Amino acid sequence: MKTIQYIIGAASVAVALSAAQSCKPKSADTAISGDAAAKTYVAPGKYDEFYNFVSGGFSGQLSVYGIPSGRLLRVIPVFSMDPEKGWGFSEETKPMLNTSHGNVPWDDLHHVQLSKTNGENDGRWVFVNGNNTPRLARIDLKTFRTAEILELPNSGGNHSSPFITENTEYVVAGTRFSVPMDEVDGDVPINTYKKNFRGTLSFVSVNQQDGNMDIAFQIETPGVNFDLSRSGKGPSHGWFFFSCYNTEQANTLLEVNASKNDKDFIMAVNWKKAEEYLKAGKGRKVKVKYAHNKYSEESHTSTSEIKNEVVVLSSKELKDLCYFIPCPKSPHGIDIDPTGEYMVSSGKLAALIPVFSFSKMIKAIESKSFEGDYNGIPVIKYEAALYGEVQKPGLGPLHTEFDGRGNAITTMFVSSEIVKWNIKDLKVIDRQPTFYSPGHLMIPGGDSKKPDGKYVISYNKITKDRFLPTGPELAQSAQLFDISGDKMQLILDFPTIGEPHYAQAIRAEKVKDQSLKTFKLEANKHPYASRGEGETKIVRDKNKVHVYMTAIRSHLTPDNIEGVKMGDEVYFHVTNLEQDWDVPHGFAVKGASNGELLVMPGETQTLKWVPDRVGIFPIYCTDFCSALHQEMSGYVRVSPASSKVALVGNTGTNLPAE
Ligand SMILES: [Cu+2]
Repeated sequence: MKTIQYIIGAASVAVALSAAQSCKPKSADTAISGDAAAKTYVAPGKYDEFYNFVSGGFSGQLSVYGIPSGRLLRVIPVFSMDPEKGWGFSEETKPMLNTSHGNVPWDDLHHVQLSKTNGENDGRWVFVNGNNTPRLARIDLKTFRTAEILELPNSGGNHSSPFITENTEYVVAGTRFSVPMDEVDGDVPINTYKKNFRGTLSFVSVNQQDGNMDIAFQIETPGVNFDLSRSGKGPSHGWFFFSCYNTEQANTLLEVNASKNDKDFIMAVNWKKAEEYLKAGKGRKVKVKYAHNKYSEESHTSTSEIKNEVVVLSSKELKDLCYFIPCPKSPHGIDIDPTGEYMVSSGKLAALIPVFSFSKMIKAIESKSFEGDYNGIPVIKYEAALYGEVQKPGLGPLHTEFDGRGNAITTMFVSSEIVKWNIKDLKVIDRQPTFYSPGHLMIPGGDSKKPDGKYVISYNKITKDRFLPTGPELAQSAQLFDISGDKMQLILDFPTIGEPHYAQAIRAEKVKDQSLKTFKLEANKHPYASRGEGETKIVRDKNKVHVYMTAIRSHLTPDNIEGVKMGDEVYFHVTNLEQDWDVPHGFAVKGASNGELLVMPGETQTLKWVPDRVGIFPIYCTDFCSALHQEMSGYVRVSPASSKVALVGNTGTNLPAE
């Protein structure tokens, strides 16, 4: 087979870029029709129809909004430290941020995927990716907390992730930046990219009972940049599709050097075939190092385990595993319609949207309709897999979701609009401006077999004049459109936290009734829990002082502590004895160099404190819990290292001295 290269002149790159630069924000004064308010009004005391899980991008967090109101319900720390909740500050949560590089308390959280059963959102978990230090996380929708974080070896930027198969069999993660494999000496000249750099696609299995993740296998690929991915569904279940750019294998000035080829690729991966190869022992064991962190809701504590091996399948050597479909031009999104037949690809520098046909792709593979190979992987002829092209959809197509009525809606980054088109005849039906530069868009269930096509939300990178100015830094935004009629109607803007990179939404009924209200105190297996005030105590282990403390409206036990000395490390293990919904207690000590604790009913959390001076240090509850919240306080006395003050703690008995 001949090896193909698609080359076009630098001129067309320049045209595409100048189009991007000449696009000025439109006027913010779009006519809003009178019924918009009624459509988004959720009366006080009423619930929203949907939970909307919105990524926080560079904030490392996930936000939860109610739709259609746009009300912020929750911010869930994932790859971040959150002083509001003590996440990353408490001893129990610190291991969640461990990696093979040590503690990495930040990441770039891009994509959100709700778990699925039979191709529909099922409300069990939300998966998110960390782009920078490659990681996957799983959030449990009973607690709305991060339950697991898994680092990905052989990877350099985890962008095409965490997309999942139709029964959540696998979460995938494709590397954005190809890098030398971890097992080899990575000390190579950067300009030996073509020789030494590789891509990987990680297939992470999900335990259907507890959701626990594990790297089932990785596929080693040619060194290209993987951008996004989606699994097949229905007839295409068993396949996964990844968009790739930089098929030029450039290692510098990518904006020019990775934009030369007229077409890049969609990579189609037959993961059922991969499972066969894995079973047949065709995988290669590769030495790696990665962290796997889990949070237990029984012990209220996380653990971090370093693992040392993954199994890697070769896309070059194992036949029928991977195929390339040419796709114009630097494809960004790849999205599969609800029937599983149509694959919509959006080349961000292309002036059209190609729609591929899964059944045609299979026929092309069977009849070997290839135009050559790329680094040993067959390249299917473009026309052989193509269903058709959407002509003149707008400028800079990025992402597509589906309304479940035979239509697709695509964001146009450069021309700042969302465009609705029909999947069968590929004709544009409607276009509406967005403010400004939309990245992803989201229809609830819009990537699933059963979209809930009532709303679409555009997540915008630039806000400019949409809200009251707040200095140089402006909130990014989401814009809600009603798509139940023929014309898409803008009905609400709401600001977001960090970059609203991608989002998913699910009907509230699928989540709300399973929401946990309290942790059962009697089931608390934390090694330092106090299940009642009678179990509180203070234990010295050399210079470590463990304070077994309880919190209940409206006192801490103990609230007077003496006998702490300079050089001590004090661990306040605070158990919240409440068993009522929505009665957290907080805990803080003056001079602590970390954060506060926020302890849910029935839970135990630990604050580590190393006193830096002799004296009296107030402690108090940080969460306004009752009318006597201000009384929920106490003191710790710190004495010199040589002091003979006895170690004691009590509440209500240390009465005033005469
Ligand atoms: Cu309190």
